Amino acid sequence: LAGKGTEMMVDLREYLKVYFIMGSVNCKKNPAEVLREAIDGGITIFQYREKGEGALEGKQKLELAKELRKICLESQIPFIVNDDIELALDVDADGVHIGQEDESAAEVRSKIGNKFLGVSVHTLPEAEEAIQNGADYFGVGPIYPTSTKVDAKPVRGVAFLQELRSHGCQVPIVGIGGITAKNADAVTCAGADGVSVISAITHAGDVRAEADKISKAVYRGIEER
Ligand code: TZP
Ligand code: MG
Repeated sequence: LAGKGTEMMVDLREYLKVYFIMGSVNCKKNPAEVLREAIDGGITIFQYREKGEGALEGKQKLELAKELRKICLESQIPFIVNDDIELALDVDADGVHIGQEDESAAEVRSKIGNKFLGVSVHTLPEAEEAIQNGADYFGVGPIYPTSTKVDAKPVRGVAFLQELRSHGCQVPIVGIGGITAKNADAVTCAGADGVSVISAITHAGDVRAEADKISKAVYRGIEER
């Protein structure tokens, strides 16, 4: 389960500290505005995840992707696309994130070259397979209860995170699901390199301030290890 340990991975681990994810459905105001404020607050990587009821499709999805991609480029924040490989290639994203129900990691890797490849894993065999297929990082969750993903798997707390690390897994990992400024420290303390967050940031009254609080909690958790 060790995975790769290259120089690039050292950088990726840093980028994964505060991993903001959203699509238009998650936002209560203009997504570009939300993204700009989150960047001001200290997010370190962004994933465009256009999913759920009312999600944009076709040209509208492409246009929003381009707009958010541009903001990320200007701020030197890596831009990752959820599931949609074609879109990721169209906007020249920095990477792709896929789940177990999506196209296989090996196939995706063959299409995206050396772009980052993130894979959601829930079991040790899934983690092993993802490494074999070229995953650069894992998404692990849901750590806490969430209402953002309707088909989320059962909540595991930080148990699976700890299990991966205790099996010698050195792959960069982000925790996901119900993560807020109040519990992000527990996630990194348990061994995650960073946290993925949707609603705590998109639904915050002050997006910038919330991202900043989450960022501080992430580093606090790492220091408490
Ligand atoms: N995968 C597992 S939980 C989740 C995803 C995409 C949703 C996370 O959203 P939130 O609002 O941060 O709980
Ligand atoms: Mg998916």
